[in-house]
Amino acid sequence: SVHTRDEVELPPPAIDNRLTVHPLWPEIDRISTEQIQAAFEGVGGEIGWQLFAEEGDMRMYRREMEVDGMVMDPLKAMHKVRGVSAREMCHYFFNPRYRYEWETTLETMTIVEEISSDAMVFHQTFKRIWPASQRDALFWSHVRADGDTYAVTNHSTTNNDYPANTGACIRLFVTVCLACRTSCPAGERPTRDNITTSIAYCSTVNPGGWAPAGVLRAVYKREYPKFLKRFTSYVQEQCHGKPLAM
Ligand code: 6CM
Repeated sequence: SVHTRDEVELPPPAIDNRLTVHPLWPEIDRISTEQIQAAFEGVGGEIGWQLFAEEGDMRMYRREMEVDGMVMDPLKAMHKVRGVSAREMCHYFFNPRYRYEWETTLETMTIVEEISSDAMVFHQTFKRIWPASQRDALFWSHVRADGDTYAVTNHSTTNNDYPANTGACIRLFVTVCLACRTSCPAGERPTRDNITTSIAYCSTVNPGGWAPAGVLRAVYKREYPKFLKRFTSYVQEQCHGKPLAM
């Protein structure tokens, strides 16, 4: 078969050595480990998590949290997607080449640093939401395999070449984790026709400055389900007819 996708670009099954010698490594390792461990933890029985969107296998929960009047609601989503692997999901989420194709809140994206095959630093600006100021973010992104899970963790950082709050944008702070696990019926060989990938997506955004709580919550309520549905169907379309990468 013809391989249209370069195999070496898929998330590596082990941590890239170039990452472990980078100054950000201790933070990247600690936060990724914490996020991945927490990702699949239940929301059902815990107090404070409210279900705000449900469609097919997708369930989205939030916990209302305000600090000095600013909305910092942690969000957690669970979903199940057929026909694509955890590794493929993470490949499309991590690799900047595809980002404009599924990320609808994005205005610009700049690669600030290519640390290794599994870690990068990005600067992004987002579409302005009236009546708030436009936001930007600077964050590292790391993809890894952890046991039976593939996951991408994004977390805000700083860089002297990209100072916060100097132009039109207010810098927001983000911690995001997309964790994925693939299963197939016992005793069967995994194929596009028999695999299911369980997804846990967690996001906490600190808007970094004043934004009206009602507007922000309305935007999140509309945009997060839109993002997860669009991203997962995008990956299914991209993988259709390509050899399965586990
Ligand atoms: O996780 C998502 N995307 C990743 C790749 O871009 C990355 C992005 C994180 C930034 C999340 C910021 C969300 C805020 C979007 C609206 C703009 C806020 C303006 C506030 C002022 C009123 O992890 C998917 C993110 C999906 C977001 C709906």
